[in-house]
Amino acid sequence: GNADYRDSGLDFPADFLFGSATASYQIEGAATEDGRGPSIWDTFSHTPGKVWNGDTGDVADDHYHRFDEDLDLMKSLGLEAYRFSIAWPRIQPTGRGEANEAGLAFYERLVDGLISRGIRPIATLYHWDLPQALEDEGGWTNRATAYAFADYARIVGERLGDRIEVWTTLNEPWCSAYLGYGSGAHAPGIMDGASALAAVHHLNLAHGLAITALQEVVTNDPGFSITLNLHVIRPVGESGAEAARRIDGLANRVFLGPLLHGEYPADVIEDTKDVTDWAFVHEGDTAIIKQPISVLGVNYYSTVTVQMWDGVSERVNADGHKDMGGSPWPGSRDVEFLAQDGPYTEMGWNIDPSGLEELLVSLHDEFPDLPLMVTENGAAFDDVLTQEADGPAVHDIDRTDYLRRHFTAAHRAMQRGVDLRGYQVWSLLDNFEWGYGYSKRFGIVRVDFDTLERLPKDSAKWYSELIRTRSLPETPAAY
Ligand code: GBH
Repeated sequence: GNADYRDSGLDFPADFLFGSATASYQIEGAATEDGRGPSIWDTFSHTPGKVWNGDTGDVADDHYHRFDEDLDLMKSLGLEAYRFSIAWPRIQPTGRGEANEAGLAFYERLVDGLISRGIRPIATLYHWDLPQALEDEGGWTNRATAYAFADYARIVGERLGDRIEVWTTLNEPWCSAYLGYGSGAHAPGIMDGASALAAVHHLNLAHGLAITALQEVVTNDPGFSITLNLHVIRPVGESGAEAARRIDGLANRVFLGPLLHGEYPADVIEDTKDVTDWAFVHEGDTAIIKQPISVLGVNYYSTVTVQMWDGVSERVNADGHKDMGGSPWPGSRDVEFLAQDGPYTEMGWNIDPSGLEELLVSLHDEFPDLPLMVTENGAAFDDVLTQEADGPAVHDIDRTDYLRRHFTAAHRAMQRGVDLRGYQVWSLLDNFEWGYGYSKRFGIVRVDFDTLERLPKDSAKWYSELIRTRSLPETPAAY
């Protein structure tokens, strides 16, 4: 289902927000400056063997010092929105107590720089950089972290709550919980199913408490949201439906349930009863979690394909993450993740824009009154820097093609009735790609990690044209 997602000439509505996204630890650098405390990603990336090549976010794109230049770049590309995240340890170095003025001032300069250039700020409060001091007390397995998060949200809301367009509480709590505490592939690197599920709940709780805190302090009329990386699941064979139910429960419904329906799915609690008794869910918690949100953020990259292990045959890629030590799917050792049809990006993720159309349409069917925003979509490819007569260039036709196919898919979803408000391309800049360090490039703008120079790739020029004309431009065929 790929060849048919190559349309050009499709129009997007005048109020559709075209933008691009980044995250604090992935771009800022300046890890010890102006009072910033250490986060779990500083600890993790400085632990030998955790990140490719020993890479860290110490310098990253040095955006902390170059944000003005980056704002000019956004403006020159014509971005209408910019989705960034705020580093909690810049605001509260130990995750609690007094606000660090220098940290607040940095984000204030960034936001004012956006607004003065006519770019709408979409602020995420948590994109994985938990203050290390809170991790030392159990991190997301500790209920108190959810309450600390609400205090942090209030501090930021008090300062910036008159000028943010959309507030997002958490980015991809699936990753924070299951990769952070289950598989151990992300910070803090814990491998324990019960901890992962406790983290799921405390992240959900943190979201609800933070929305409540923000609503009390903001003075404009912003949107409130959370961003999820919902899984599009393709079942295979007779056992596929059961496997899909299990993975849908752990990946999707364990978040959507409490957030939007006000309860945890009973089948997920049953599926995981050998892992945890769910005693971390207290009376009244689901009511705290189910706060009204005005838009749901959707991050989409690829799909997964599953079946159940029959108990006899040799196991195929159980857990889908053999290389990681722990499992990101608590209680699901009997679910097998199958290889998927290509093409693939440099991450090894399959390219399937129909998954995005499907995901948006199914969310709209389940929650017809909830507007959606694509808060991340993009691709890592092996970029080649070439020297042309008029200077260096990156002809990243594969990334451009990926983006065009996915914008086409989003457009189709809109034609099918989905209320899609905007699209934030991941990512503005090549950056620190978590466990892969600087080995994977997602940017529409190249960053030279020695000189830190920025160079818009062809995909950035293509995207500028889309934003300028609000109509999908032609792209030469890549495959
Ligand atoms: C996002 O995470 C992050 O928000 C962002 O910071 C990051 O840089 C970006 O994407 C690129 O990675 O292993 O077959 O189950 C995305 C994380 C991507 C995790 C897809 C799960 C499923 C592939 N997700 N992945 S599979």
